[in-house]
Amino acid sequence: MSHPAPARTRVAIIGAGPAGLLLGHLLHRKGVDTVILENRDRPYVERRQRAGILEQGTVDVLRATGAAAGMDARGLPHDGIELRFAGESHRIDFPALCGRSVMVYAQTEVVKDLIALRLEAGAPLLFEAEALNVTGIEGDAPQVRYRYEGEEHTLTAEYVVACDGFHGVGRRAVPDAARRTFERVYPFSWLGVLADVPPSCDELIYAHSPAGFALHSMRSPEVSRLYVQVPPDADLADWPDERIWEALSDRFALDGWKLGTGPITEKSVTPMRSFVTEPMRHGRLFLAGDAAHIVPPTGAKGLNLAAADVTLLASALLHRFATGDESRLDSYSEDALARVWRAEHFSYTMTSLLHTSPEDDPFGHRLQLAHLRYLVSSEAAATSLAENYTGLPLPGLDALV
Ligand code: RFL
Ligand code: PHB
Repeated sequence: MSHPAPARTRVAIIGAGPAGLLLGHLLHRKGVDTVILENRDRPYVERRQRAGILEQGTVDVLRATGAAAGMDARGLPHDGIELRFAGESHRIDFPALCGRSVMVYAQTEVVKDLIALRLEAGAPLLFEAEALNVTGIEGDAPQVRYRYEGEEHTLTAEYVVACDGFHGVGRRAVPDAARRTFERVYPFSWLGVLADVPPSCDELIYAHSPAGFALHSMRSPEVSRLYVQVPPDADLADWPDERIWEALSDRFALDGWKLGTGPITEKSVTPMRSFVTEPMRHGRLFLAGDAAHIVPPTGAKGLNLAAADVTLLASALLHRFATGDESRLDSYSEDALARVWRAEHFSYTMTSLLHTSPEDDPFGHRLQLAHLRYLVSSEAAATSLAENYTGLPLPGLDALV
């Protein structure tokens, strides 16, 4: 459906990934006018294969705000994960350790559900609308310049939220002198596949092996999602299906266990990066989700951090609109960054724990095994893993219900 190009709104949102769509949803249902600009078309956004694990807090916000019908019908509640290393298998039991659990429900499904809700509600969501730049963020009428249906337009708002991912334009509107970035790039990538084969496990398997990391996840009782660690510059052309299955079987090897194989329907390589930009606000521009931070996917935190950012921001914006008080907008960056850095640390730790690195020496390998043994033999260590994996409660949720 084509929309007239809007010129004014209260909150301009750039990007229709999980961050932008959820923010739009939370504000729209509380009567706040928003416009979402998305530079890709709808089928592209709905098919982009990414994350698959929702933390308890993300599940809670979708449920509490009427966006959980798909998740509750098709999501798979999971109460634990398996750590596999040195030919052994160990379960981490989340509810027993920390009283929380997670949901396997693909990011693509969350995105489809939120798009459907927004379009049903008749709220503006423009596909193939590319934000070109953001200006005036130090004043009280910031503007987004955007291209839509071959013409350039200006959207003037009270606030602009950049939910436009790592490569977006929002972050660039913050003057260089006003921001700092922190970054780490890892010497490996993940090759991810979707395969039409029932999962060979009931819960996710995180496997550490001398040949590298592998992860067995799933999308449904019929579809498996698998990842294998590859060199950073890996070319898909060098990874025919047989080589992928061989690498996976080798890395998951466990006596009495067999990996089921089936037709691979999608393949991609994802580089691994940690990245944080500070602060997450400049004047009337706010950054949320991957626009502000990236984690390597090992801790399954990317999508969940995006949801946490916008939950916090939506409640701060609603408070400002209801009372005129800006204090919660003023503390948004600091509040969000506290959670972001916790997740950065967890994702970094899980990544370092499970991958083999070209820089590794035998000492490093022994340290990994010692850490893995500690996680599976100490209740305190396992509780820390469970608490981080299932996520901290979401701040600000009460105000949004
Ligand atoms: P998104 O999902 O990247 O959405 C940003 C949206 O902004 C649009 N956009 C623009 N729109 C208008 N004008 C512009 N100038 C624009 N520039 C960009 C984009 O088209 C897009 O629709 O960010 P968001 O909403 O912050 O959500 C974050 C999550 O998507 C992300 O953290 C996770 O998916 C990270 N991630 C993974 N996380 C996991 O936990 N497990 C995974 O397996 C996993 N796989 C992945 C991933 C991220 C990837 N990226 C970003 C390259 C695989 C990939 C390939
Ligand atoms: C996924 O299902 O895509 C997935 C699950 C757990 C992760 C990363 C990705 O840590």
